[in-house]
Amino acid sequence: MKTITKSLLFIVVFMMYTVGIAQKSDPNIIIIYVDDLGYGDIGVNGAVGIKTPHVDALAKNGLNFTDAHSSSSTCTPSRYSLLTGSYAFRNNAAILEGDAPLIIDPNQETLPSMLQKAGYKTGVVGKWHLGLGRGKIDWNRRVAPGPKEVGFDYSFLIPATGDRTPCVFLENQEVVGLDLADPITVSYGTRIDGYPLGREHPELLKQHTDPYHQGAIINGISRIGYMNGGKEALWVDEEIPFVLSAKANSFIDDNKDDKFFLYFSLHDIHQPRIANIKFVESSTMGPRGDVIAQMDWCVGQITESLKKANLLDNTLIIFTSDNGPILDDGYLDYAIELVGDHKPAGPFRGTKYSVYEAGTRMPTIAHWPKRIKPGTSSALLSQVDLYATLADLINHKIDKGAAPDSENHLQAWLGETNKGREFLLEEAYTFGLRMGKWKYIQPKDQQIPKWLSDKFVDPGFKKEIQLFNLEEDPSESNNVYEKHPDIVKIMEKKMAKILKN
Ligand code: NG6
Ligand code: CA
Repeated sequence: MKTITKSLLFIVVFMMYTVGIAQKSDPNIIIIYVDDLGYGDIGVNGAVGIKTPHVDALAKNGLNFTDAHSSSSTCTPSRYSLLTGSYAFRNNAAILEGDAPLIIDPNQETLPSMLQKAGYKTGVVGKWHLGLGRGKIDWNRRVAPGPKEVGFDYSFLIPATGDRTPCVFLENQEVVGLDLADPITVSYGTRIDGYPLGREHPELLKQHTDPYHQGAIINGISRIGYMNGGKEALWVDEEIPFVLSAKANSFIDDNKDDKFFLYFSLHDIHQPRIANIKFVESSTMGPRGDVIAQMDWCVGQITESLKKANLLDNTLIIFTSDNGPILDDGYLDYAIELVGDHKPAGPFRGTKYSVYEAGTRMPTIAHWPKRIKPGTSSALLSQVDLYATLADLINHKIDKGAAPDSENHLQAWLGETNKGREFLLEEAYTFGLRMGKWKYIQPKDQQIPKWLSDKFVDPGFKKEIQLFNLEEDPSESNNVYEKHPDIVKIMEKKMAKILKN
């Protein structure tokens, strides 16, 4: 009897010890989430006219994926899926205005709250665009619910996008630098008094815009939405990358003795593209190239501060983007005209907004010197899977019912296999589905909205079924659905199943 108790005790102690070790060696996790960066926009994927040495270094010392996807070809839906492990269509998640309510339910487990439960310190720095509050927002007090209520211990946010009001940062859900004697009001739809409007004062503009970005002029840029007050708190677009990098670095520094998760959500590449003078003309591609260089500098800041803190070796950095590239997206910054030989989408067809591959096929790198061997991987992967994958990595069981669409592909994300998903959903304004080399696009009998057709973008809505063989036809130019009724049938069935569940 005595020996049994003794050996039980020994087992318990041994288990506590090994669990302790396992937890200590869990890596820090950083997701560097770039906005509107295309597959071909980084050096290792063939960029010309622009250099991205810091991103390339991550790729060369890590794993560069050739078939990894955001879950959608626009921002809010992709971010929603990344943080919830759930497809955006299940919650009708679409591009949000700057005063929209939070679309993540604070009662559900999320990627950051799951990591929190596993002992991580969690932070988000940068673009949010998932809504805030519950209805009409009072920007002059703490705005909630927000990042804190869905699992981030720390937040420093651009609330929506750079082209939407309010043009202020929120730190832990309070406007930074607000003078309460000059309170902020924001409105979408109904005009309010406040900053002059682009449509009435074109002489105040640094960049001219389309009819949709004619609201409040702030820092010479007219935005979507109206705004009044908060003069002291306004951001300066040219300073944003420096502000965000400094906040990300101090988050790393503040948490270097714990394990941490940082969601670093850069805004560069998204319009308005107003590079800091340090980066102006650093490419031969005009403003769009300059902000790619700026983004690359921000990536370098992160690796530098990890190196300094001696954390680079055991930090998993995932570098990727929320949706495909777009040239002029409203602001006439002459991105198209100066783009030259550079192919933002690499060899793929489509852009941001599009159901063709370039809408969701993202530049994607996993860097973790301690565990990941340098190389490339052709595994078919989706960002919606990071939730289940990271949970497995740290040996944590996710909540029942949480992350319903997230599949665990840890081996593929670590480069131990090239086998990823069997099927992969691509959300756009219609749906695409991948199965190995096959790409199926659901027919959609709908007019392209005017704001989209104005951009000369073909989002891929067609009345007929589209099926492409990406092995022979990576640029999706040859619709072969009539030749392969059997494949179409399998994919239609699978698509119906995903959409129904
Ligand atoms: C669109 C805007 C576009 C951009 C996008 C959001 C119009 C016509 N277009 O609605 O300029 O702001 O939203 O981009 O308003 S995203 O990367 O955040 O999805
Ligand atoms: Ca985006």
